[in-house]
Amino acid sequence: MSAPAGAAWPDTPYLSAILSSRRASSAVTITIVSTRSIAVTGMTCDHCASAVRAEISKLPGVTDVDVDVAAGTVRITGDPLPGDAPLRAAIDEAGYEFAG
Ligand SMILES: [Cu+2]
Repeated sequence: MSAPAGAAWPDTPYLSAILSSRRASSAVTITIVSTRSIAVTGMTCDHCASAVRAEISKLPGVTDVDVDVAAGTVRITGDPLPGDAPLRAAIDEAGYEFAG
């Protein structure tokens, strides 16, 4: 639905019924899955990638971890996404360094 900015909706019972039924159903649960990319230094091979992936995967909410060893980046998908502190701890546990 689109209307020019500032235009008033026609005041009809029919439209009011539609609008109020939309409002009534607005309690639908919407899951927002977010992704963030971080830099990790010290990774040189698939072994490193596996170690980092394993540790980050343990964090609450994390659903996917994608490690790019060559680029030194890790893309994390989660709901909610872990913050810097738990990520730093997980990466440190794996033996590498969280670099932002
Ligand atoms: Cu390695």
